[in-house]
Amino acid sequence: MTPSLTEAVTDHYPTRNDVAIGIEPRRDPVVWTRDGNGGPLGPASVERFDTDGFLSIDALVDADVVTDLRNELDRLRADPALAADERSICERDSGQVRSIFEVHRISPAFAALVRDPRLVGPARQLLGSDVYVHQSRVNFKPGFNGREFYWHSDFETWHAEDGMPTPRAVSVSLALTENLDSNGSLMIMPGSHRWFVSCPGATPPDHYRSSLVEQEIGTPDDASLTWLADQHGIQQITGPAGSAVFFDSNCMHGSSSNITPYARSNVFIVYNSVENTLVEPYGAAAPRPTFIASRVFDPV
Ligand code: 6CS
Ligand code: FE
Repeated sequence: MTPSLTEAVTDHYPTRNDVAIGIEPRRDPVVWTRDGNGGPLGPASVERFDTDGFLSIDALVDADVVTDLRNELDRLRADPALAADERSICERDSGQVRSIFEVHRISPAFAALVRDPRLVGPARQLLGSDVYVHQSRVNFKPGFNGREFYWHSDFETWHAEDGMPTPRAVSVSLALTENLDSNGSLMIMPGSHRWFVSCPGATPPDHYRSSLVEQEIGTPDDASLTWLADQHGIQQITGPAGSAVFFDSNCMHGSSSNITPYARSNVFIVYNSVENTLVEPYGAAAPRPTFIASRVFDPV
């Protein structure tokens, strides 16, 4: 039945804009193929991703690939034209580069990486469809003063600000330096992807200009985070350069600041299902720029 024009379409993931703050069960599957679909992940890995919302891989790419990507990272960070580009996000106090977005469109090495079957294969398998790149970025988190990412679900932001309809997206974070338990590595609440946590506040205009430096809107309240952490615990994801974690778009995650001398740099690629392409934002007046949320939906 087609809804009539007067019938409001229900948003199953309401957030911001004064909605009642709450924690609701997720409405959609996590793994969209049950038979494995000929993908690279074995049944135990798929099961683990379904249960925990993430899957760590000790060595996703080889040392020579890591070396090439590290060199590329240094080249990007030293490029003055790129530093002046809106794709570069700098830390508020130190001015150091925090993130560079859309690296798969500005660098051949990262363009090749998003097509690498070791990255895109599991994403296709888990999402049960072709995928396109919703977002790519490198995060630097330099030694001594690399700053944190507060607790959030990426899907909450992508739904509210980018118009992503459902959490049918998978991210892969590939470590380009060693991720220690001390240098600001990723923390995930295993199983938190099964809940949708609405967030207080409304999205201000051009929110991305501040949120990518330090996010305040789109972060859950303390009571919600306490409940989730009590239910699910917190797991720290560590591993050598070349290790990776695939994680569901709705995992509750964050990372602490880095005051060690050891940089924690990673590349982060978001694959979205071609059956889940963006519409109008659900919780913001205007969509974010396409360097943060692509509106070209061509399959990888
Ligand atoms: O705003 C975003 O789209 C993103 N922000 C964070 C903190 N994590 C994922 C994503 O890159
Ligand atoms: Fe995130």
